[in-house]
Amino acid sequence: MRTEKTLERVSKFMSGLLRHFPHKFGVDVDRYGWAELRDVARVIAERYSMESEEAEELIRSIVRNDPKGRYELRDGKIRARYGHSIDVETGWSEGGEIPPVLYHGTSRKALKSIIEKGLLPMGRKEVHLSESYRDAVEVGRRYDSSPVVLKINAKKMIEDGFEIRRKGRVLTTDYVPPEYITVT
Ligand code: HQG
Repeated sequence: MRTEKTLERVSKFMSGLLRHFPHKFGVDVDRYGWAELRDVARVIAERYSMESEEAEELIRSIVRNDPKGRYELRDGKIRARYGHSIDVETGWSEGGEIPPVLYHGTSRKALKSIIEKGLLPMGRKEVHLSESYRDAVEVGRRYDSSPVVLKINAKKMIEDGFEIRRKGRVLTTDYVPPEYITVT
């Protein structure tokens, strides 16, 4: 039987595969981040000792149930919606309203540099923002037990010509200059 633990482990591996190291496992990803579902299923089947069909079914259920909408499935292909470090064109957006205020959770250690330089993508292709304060706290907790939450003036950014993209529950942009950031 599949335990929660297995599901979580496969999902973690799959996000790493699609965002950071597809080539290490012989998976081709196109310029928009899409990989063939059957290629990903093959890798997962081998790694977790299951049949390809079972792996494919598992992947479909992970995609369907992912709380953050981390993955997208279309026409037999799969991609990570956000979080890439590999060179993909991240300009896609699902459209819809962008809330006037967004949040970014980070560590106390990073604060000084962020205030000086703004929010940079660092190791990834984009800067990731949250819709809710609570989500931002969760994001920041990955780096600091007592994270800092920054408030981002998304409305002003858009007025000034910055693009903010919606990727499931996560919002992304290329760079947030310091003048749009306040510390909560
Ligand atoms: C920080 C997870 C110093 C930034 C999350 C962050 C998210 C700076 C770290 C998604 C800086 C990068 C992405 C500057 C930014 N000086 N530090 N100028 N600018 N930083 O992991 O946003 O669960 O690459 O604050 O939930 O933490 O994996 O980005 O602390 O949605 O789906 O540099 O990944 O989603 O860290 O996380 P990350 P992130 P999943």
